[in-house]
Amino acid sequence: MSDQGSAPGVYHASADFIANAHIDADGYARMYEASVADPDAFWAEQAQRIDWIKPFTKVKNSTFDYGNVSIKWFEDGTLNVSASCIDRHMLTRADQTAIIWEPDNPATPSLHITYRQLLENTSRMANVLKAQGVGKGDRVVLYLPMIPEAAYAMLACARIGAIHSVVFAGFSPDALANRINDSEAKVVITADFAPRGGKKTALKSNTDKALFDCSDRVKCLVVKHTGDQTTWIEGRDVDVKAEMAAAKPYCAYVEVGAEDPLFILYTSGSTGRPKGVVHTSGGYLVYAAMTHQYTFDYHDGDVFWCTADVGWVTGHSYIIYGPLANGATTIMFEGVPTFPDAGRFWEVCAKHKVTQFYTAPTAIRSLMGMGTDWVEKHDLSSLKLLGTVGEPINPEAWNWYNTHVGKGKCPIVDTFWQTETGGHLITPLPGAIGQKPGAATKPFFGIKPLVLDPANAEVQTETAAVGVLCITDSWPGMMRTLWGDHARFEEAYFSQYRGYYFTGDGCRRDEDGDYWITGRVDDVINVSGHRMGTAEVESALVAHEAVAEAAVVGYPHDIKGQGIYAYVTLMNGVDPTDALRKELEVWVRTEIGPIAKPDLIQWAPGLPKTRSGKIMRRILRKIAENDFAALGDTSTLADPSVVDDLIDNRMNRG
Ligand code: 6R9
Repeated sequence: MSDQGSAPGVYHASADFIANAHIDADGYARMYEASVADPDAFWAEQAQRIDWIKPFTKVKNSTFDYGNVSIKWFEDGTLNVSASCIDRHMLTRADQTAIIWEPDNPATPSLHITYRQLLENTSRMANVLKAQGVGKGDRVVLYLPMIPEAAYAMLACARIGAIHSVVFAGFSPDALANRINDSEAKVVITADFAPRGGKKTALKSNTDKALFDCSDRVKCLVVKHTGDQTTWIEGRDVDVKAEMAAAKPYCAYVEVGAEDPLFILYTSGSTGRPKGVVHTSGGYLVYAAMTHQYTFDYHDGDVFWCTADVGWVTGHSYIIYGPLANGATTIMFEGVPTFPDAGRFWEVCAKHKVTQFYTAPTAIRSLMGMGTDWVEKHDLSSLKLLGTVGEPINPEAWNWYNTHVGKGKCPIVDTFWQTETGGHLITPLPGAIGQKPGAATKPFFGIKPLVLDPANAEVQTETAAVGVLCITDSWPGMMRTLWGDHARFEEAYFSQYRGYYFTGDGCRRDEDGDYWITGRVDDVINVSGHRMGTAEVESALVAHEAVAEAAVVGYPHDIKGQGIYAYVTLMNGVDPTDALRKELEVWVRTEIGPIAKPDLIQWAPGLPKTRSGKIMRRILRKIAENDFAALGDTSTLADPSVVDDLIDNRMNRG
């Protein structure tokens, strides 16, 4: 993008791009105004982008009043999400590629799956699930590599009205067991192994371990993907590919209510227990489809690539549901950016003539460090637009992305959103909104952001403001509840700032009304774009017999954005050795998964606590950041001397 706008530091799409874009600046202003002035009329029209079985007569019905929070959209309409993503394209694009599967190993051929094949395979998978007794409302846990069967399984659940819960394949057996149990799933679908970056994760064996802690009734459906040997429990384990081959190639879809759940996705909060975010069918699909079209300026014939994993919400909304509802060609990539070399992303872009490329800042930062040769080697002329998601992007990475990947001609959409929001909340719509490196800029249609002063909960009315980010009113794509715990849902999101949805993020609004997300203000940290509750890591650490107490904070990390910094107090008499430090790292990896491994462990003879026993994380964060001058008031601590000890030891950390 060239810096040619009204103000320095503002980047605009080219005249050509704007001429072909779905929306320009005036269009955005008009449409945004309409979306907030009359949400019922606006969303009734937008909802026509998907297929309804029984049309809705009610549009929005929601309240954010604490104690009474209820969110419903299109509540008396019925539909089937898989029919809207597949069947309705049969007349117009049955032979168009729906999914391009790009395997971990570039020597393995990629697959082009047409909408017709997607219908057949989703149907076969749906029939396999039905044969296992899975029906409407039942929960199915998916613990899979990035393979086509993951897409078939998600859509098959939607087809029969079952609720899927995808668990990222990097999570541990314990984390998997917790999710199977919390959702009371009937079935878990896994694979023998997950190849990634040339290594293989033993998913089946992880699932075996997880199922030790689950009901005997949970069936285990196994996709034999690599074909390597695994254990097999007769009567419990089912060979998915064999069953799919024998199943009928068509399965009628089930009519579900707009407010029937489509999926549960567990995400980290500020307490130890992950939250089962529930998304429903109608509103979610409308919002995923609409944001996919406008944010990425998606047009027929484009090849869209979101590099996320379907284990995260980004994979749900922008690999599967949004693109397929729009009849798009979407890429599903099994591998990692650096295998077999640091040019893999760009090789795949060239190979499949990708038009929109959507990734995380952490990936950009790690590739940036490996030089530009890897990018220059590949023909990136098909790219029209770039996107980022998951964390704030630093201007240096933005500039590198713009110059070396976008060649200065691709708008960059910095999309701010969350598992809870279902789709983009704040993002520069290309062609309509000027981009500023590091800013998510302006709200999507129907989103009314507010900046509140965290000290007194006052709404900041000046354009330029700093505070916490809340949203005034509901939109179709937002979550409806936490699985089995509506009280926790209200407590977590609607109790701090009454009447509003609280994102958990801090933000700054500049003089132009552009939003800059500054990061979480709660005890959630963002490691390589993945959400991690510090309490989750702490409870894993204290579960080790040598650990008496632990406090975990984030600290700035060049590649990951934030790293995991753990202060650990050992049991009396235990020696703080390097071997123990290693052991604790491995311990956390096994308890939660590799993404939770602490980057630094500091032995802490004592932790700074208030007289009421609350750990003062603010102080621990400052010490982790080496910012000793900004510790603030330590006089309220029960024992202020622990702080000096921690500062002394900070120098000796591992
Ligand atoms: C989609 C996704 C949500 C948290 C969110 C915020 C951070 C996401 C961002 C961003 C700055 C962006 N976040 N996108 N921060 N700029 N463009 O990432 O969902 O895993 O639930 O994480 O990620 O802190 O609150 P999720």
